[in-house]
Amino acid sequence: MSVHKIVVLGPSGSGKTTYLASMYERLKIQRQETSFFLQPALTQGNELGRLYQGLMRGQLPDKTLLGNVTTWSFNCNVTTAKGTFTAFQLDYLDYAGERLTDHPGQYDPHPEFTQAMEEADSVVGLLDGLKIYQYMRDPTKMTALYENISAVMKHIQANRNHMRSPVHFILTKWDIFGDSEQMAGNDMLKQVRDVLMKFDDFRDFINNRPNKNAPIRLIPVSALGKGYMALQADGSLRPIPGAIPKPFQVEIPLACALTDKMREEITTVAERANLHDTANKAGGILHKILQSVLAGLTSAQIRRALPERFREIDEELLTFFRDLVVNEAMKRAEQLREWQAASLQTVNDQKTAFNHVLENFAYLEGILEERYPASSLAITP
Ligand SMILES: Nc1nc2c(ncn2[C@@H]2O[C@H](COP(=O)(O)OP(=O)(O)OP(=O)(O)O)[C@@H](O)[C@H]2O)c(=O)[nH]1
Ligand SMILES: [Mg+2]
Repeated sequence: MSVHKIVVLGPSGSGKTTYLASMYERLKIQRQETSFFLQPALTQGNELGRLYQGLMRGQLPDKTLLGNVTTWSFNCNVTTAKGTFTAFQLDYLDYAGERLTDHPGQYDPHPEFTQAMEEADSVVGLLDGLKIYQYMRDPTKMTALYENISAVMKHIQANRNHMRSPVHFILTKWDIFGDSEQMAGNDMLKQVRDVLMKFDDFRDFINNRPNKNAPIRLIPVSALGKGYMALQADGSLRPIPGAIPKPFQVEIPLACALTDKMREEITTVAERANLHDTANKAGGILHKILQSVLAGLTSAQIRRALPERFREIDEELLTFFRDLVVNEAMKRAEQLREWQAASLQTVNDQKTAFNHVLENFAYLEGILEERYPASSLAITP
């Protein structure tokens, strides 16, 4: 079974542990929109359950201790009348955010942390919504946001491996933005994006990535939802007594991690087919060449060149992803939903479960793009 490893990079307080707890809570049951579920090992499941029960009582997670580096492993499962099948395994690393900011070198390098960074299939940078919000209201409050951005960017840059992998940014605490009832919309996300682009580290990374074909996304999420936290006069957040969390879009980063990895692998196939003479050309031209190479490859050729864990992808889905790379075909969420519902009927082993989950992820990605077009940071030339 294949394993997909995700590392979230976020300084202390940015929301890593809360996000993990609510992502699991949201995905522990198979539903219509997310027709798969996450199953952790028993002991880890109990611990996540405790964390979430704490949230139900207004208790936020403790600051993660420096020595605690934990890989949370989940089976991504699909249940049908025929049984339960595992599509792949998901590993999520949680650790103390202090590792990223406070005096690097002061702490012993942690073997599990270092190894996870090196092996990550997807890297996610966490941007603390509260810090962004405070800066937008009062531009003198720039330091905290600056530190958040530079800590995240430094660690992404430090590992060359990730320059090729899809990089996403999760905008946490999205519930703070907008009015008290509804999650803020695309216009607010545009404003946030403009704010982030003022920071050199962020802007230069977006504009100068070596792999211009890998999407970069800014995904607003709220682990707690509207009405759970109240912003205090001193700028801090406090839980509203009796409120329960209502996670928003916490499944989207996971979905995009896999769909964008798929896109990137397909692009790499085209690059390998045509690498030596084109690699040095400017991004826009390179992209055009890759598109035409891809358009000329049969799906069988692409499949053979994919890494093993993606080789099980079925014909229709592979063509779908190839077309996304070639002409950025419009995805219609409605169509993808039907496709995805139909594929549930076909699940009867690991391979069909993998394809079903990937289709479901494509549907979720489509929802994000419809709801928040501004979430795409790097527009391919
Ligand atoms: N409004 C709002 N606040 C949130 C949300 N998620 C986290 N928070 C706030 O952010 C605080 C820190 O969250 P944690 O999940 O502990 O942050 P962390 O990244 O794990 O921090 P370390 O363990 O120190 O690395 C929480 O206590 C909440 O106050 C959210 O979705 N909405
Ligand atoms: Mg934590």
